[in-house]
Amino acid sequence: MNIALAGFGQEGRASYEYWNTPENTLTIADERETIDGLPDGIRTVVGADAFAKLGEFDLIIRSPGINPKKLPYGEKVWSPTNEFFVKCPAPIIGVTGTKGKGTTSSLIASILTAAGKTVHLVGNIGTPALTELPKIKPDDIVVFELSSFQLWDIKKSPQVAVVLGIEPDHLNVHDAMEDYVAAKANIVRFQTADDLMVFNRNNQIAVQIASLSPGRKAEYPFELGDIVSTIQLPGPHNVENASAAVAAVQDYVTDPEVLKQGISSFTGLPHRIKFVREVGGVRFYDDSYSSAPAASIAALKSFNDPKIIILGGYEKHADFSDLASYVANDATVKKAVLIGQTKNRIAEEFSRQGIADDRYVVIDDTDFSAIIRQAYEAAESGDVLLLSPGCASFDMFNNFTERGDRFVDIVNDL
Ligand code: UMA
Repeated sequence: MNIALAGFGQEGRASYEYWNTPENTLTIADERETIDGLPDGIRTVVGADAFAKLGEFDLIIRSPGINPKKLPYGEKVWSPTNEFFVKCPAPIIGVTGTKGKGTTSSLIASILTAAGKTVHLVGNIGTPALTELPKIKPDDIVVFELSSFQLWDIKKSPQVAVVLGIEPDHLNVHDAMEDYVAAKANIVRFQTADDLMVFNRNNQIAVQIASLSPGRKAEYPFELGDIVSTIQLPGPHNVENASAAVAAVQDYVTDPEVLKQGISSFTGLPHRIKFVREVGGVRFYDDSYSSAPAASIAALKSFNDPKIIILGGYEKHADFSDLASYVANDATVKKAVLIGQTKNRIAEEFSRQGIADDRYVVIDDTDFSAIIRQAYEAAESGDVLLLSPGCASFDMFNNFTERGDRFVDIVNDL
């Protein structure tokens, strides 16, 4: 078959390994002009108009980050996520939601591992699912962190679908909130009556998506009893994530001791409200993963101590009004240090909501070390200094990992 791999990032590379067989001819198509690490002798179609030139191919494999509308080739378009769902021999627990899906997926994997299962944790969390596929046996379990980008054109739903809280996000890529929600809803669209649907009962969109599933329903949050005391992660949102995880594993694990062991053994993902170091009585936390305002609110809610927060980054047209209203009403937020492309928009919203001028500062400097030093100067012993930007990182960094790693390095040098 003559196959075009649209997008040559992590998923594109995994697709290359998967479809690179003698019967296929592969071509890489990417809107970037220059791509590192191309396989020897591979054909490429690159540049801004690359996707307009794919009409001749039998099959086009869409990387998650590419809007399907950019690939108007109908039935010929397929995705690595679709391929995995069709070929996977084991049951799949799929987790989506705007925030918390990585942590919840990891908690689910940790509980199943504690129960002696062989678990494969794949997807948006950072492991392309097709890379893992050859290792998966029928008795194993797959935990798949699913982004809206992966769900966009999915043709099968997982046996267990978990829908966490859904807030506006990715509005630079999705046409509108309706498109984002329609993509997320695909997680249940093809479920059967035997399947299980776990949803956040306090989130209207999650409730709406649940109503589309013909499967069994389980809602969260609920009281966790003494399991709650074993959670190693800060913040009430993580208690909710743990309750979602307990609901999600109910067909496999119910023994409270195993649940406790699974939950207590998970100590958090990198760059998610991770303690870095204490300097001069100031505790630094890295929450670089925060790329939507709701995540910054959740991070602020995780601490009762006085806080300095570094906010701002790449412009993806998020609405900062809830964040501003939260900061206006939480006096423990001493100062917001505003940076990146969104800094002025956040400042305007803060001003509109009557937040005093001395509670936020706009920093034009793009030197990350200078920014952090300035934030540190505003802190006193007993404060928490939190990098939780509420925005993606692409204006200053390649990704959130790089932003978080830089933060940790700078803090370690203070
Ligand atoms: N590309 C284009 N045109 C586009 C979009 C992308 O040509 O419109 C090209 C880029 O030039 C690049 C390649 O496609 O060469 C990148 O592909 P991609 O954006 O699909 O990213 P991958 O490197 O394949 O990584 C993806 C996920 N990224 C996205 O969905 C944006 C990773 O999630 C995931 O970990 C990885 O697959 C493994 O499954 C990251 C992410 O930011 C963490 N996810 C978003 C989030 O969590 O908020 C959804």
